[in-house]
Amino acid sequence: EANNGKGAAANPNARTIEILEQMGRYYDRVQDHWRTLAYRRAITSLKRETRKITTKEEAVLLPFIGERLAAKIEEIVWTNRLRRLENAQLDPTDRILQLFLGIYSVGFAQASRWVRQGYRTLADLLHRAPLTTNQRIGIAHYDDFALRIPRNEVTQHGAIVRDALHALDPDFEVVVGGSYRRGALTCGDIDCIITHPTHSLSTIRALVFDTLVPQLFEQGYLRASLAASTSASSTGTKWHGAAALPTSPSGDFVGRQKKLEEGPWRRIDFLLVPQEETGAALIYFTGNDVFNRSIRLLASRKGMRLNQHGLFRDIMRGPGRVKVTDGILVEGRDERRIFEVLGVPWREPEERIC
Ligand code: DCP
Ligand code: MG
Ligand code: MN
Repeated sequence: EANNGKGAAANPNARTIEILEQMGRYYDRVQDHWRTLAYRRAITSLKRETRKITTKEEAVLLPFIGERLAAKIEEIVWTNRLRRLENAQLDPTDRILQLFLGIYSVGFAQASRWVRQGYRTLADLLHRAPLTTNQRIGIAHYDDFALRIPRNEVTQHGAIVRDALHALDPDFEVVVGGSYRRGALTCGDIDCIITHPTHSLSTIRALVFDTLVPQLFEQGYLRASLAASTSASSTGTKWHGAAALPTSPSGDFVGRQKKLEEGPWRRIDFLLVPQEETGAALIYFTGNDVFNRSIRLLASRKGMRLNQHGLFRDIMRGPGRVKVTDGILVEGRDERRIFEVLGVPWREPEERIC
């Protein structure tokens, strides 16, 4: 098949092609002829390209590349790997790997190490593997964390956090971001974006880490701390943990013994944001992740850089496009203004689903 006489190495999509070729070889081995052919055709299309294909949207415009393959191309470009391929390479332990990957805080490296070491079930891990506290919590609450949270419950969690913060200082602002802000009916976790009109980040950090979190633990609402920067660290802006709503006394017990039953443990994140970064943080923590990648790519095409702290211009880059300076802040505070500067029509959070 034609590739204009150029080797794959000369092609800007060389890495993508290399991984797609491995995936294609896997389908060949397992005699999935249809997919083997589909991969060959897609690779041929990519080899004809002279520019780097970085997004699903770009990829899907090429001949013989459908939605699913386009998504894989984007995954390779942005993560330098293809999870499906890594799973396939571990076949037939794929199912166990998937099980272990479902443990909160466990990534591919850890999950595949356990598979290689011969662990086959969550009980194996609990009884025989050396585990960190967080891994233990992730396994003990595996089923809880796999559940989606109904929207109205997320609203209640947001209110608990907001009320507790307002008791400390009525000017605190709490926005529940992530899928909730996008209007989802169920959410994977509760993303609380916490900001204050006048407090510096270090003041916000001290109040959240040293007062809010201990209080919410005391109150029985917070159950575990899973990833947190401490107030001592100067850069920490997040707290990840687990929380559970108390439920009302179960009817069965009324009149005999009043027992508070707790609902499932939920994953909750506190994201601390100084006022001047609110707009950029809202964009980042509202997502979704694919929308974030495309708006950041758009910013970079316009010579700017968008991250969770702000929209910047005139970033100095040295050899190999290595960033030398952060550039000049164009806008950080105002979410709408960031869209305006980028020349993108405003999109309501509900419309930021790619
Ligand atoms: N985010 C991102 N890239 C990542 C992870 C997160 O851009 N790799 C941003 C976009 C997400 C937001 O952070 O919308 C919150 O992350 P979550 O993992 O909580 O994802 P969502 O809230 O979107 O979905 P879920 O309902 O699964 O929590
Ligand atoms: Mg979320
Ligand atoms: Mn989250």
